[in-house]
Amino acid sequence: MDVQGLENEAESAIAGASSLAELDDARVRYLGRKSALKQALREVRDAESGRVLNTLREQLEQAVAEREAALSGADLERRLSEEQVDVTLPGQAIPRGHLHLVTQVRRQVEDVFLGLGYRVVDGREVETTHYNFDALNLPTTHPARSHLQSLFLNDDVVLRTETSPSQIHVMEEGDPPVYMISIGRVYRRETPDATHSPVFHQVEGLAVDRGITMADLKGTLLHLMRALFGPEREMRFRTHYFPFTEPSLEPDVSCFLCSGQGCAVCRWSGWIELGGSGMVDPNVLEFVGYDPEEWTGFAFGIGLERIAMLRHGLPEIGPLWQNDLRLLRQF
Ligand code: FA5
Repeated sequence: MDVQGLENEAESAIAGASSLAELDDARVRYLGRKSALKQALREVRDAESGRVLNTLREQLEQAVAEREAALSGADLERRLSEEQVDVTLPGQAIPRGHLHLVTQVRRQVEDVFLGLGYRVVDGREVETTHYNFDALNLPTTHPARSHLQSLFLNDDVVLRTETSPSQIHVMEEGDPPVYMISIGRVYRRETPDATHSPVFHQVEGLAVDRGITMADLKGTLLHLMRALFGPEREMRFRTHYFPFTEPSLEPDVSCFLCSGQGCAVCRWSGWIELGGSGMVDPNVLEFVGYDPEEWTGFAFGIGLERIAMLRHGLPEIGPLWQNDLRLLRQF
């Protein structure tokens, strides 16, 4: 056996191994069970050859160990430099959602009335015709009772067309005085357009106490408008008709964009209509067993989408219901 040749070949293979895997290949090839060296060691017959071969084996084992130590160090160095983390780099921001614009308006309205000592009550989206129409003094001929205007589940059950039925539930469930608001979805069989949606939100307010007058209604709505649209807002009331209030009024707020000078948002009138309101009709008080001689009250109903659109100059109601993130992300 050419011991010198084997030694040269093995040492250069070990020294030339550039990775731990290559070094392992060389170790198997020159020191493994089937290697020429191990084969020769098994067949050795004299002491001298045994000594020479064992010396070579020890020498190669030593060379493998040294190369392994060097390669592991280099490997560690490489990994340390490749995998290093720059802790000074800014982190990757995880996108965060936020409340929908209508929810923001809802919470703001709730805050205003909680601050005035009102209760916030839940209403029912599915109502009987008794609560949605009869108890609100709607005559049998009123167009809202028609299947063309409202969404009926059967002859006696309807998706509420306004939040006003919640007034009746609250008054039936307890004695006056009452100070409450109720916010939720209402449904109308309506063709969608820029300012009308078949589903929208209303806030209903009701105050019943001794000696409540229209001045209380006006002052309360003025307070709400100023909280929503800024401290300079002025209000005016136009007479109107609602079956459950007498007298009935539609509150207008001075345009928040032009402050009454006239612009496209207020259609050059300087005023913007917000909802309906009035003094609770004595018939409605009697329906729920309140004595109209002793108690008076006011009520109002305002569209939340309307508030959001007016406050932010949105030309259309549709995107508020379409979850259009390009719009919603702006608020
Ligand atoms: C009512 O619904 C009455 N219940 C309000 C009321 C309550 C009067 C208590 C007196 C006492 P009206 O139908 O006008 O009134 O609706 C009130 C507001 O809801 C409107 O001014 C508008 O802001 C909003 N609104 C009405 N219809 C739609 C619609 N299709 N889409 C979006 N908002 C609407």
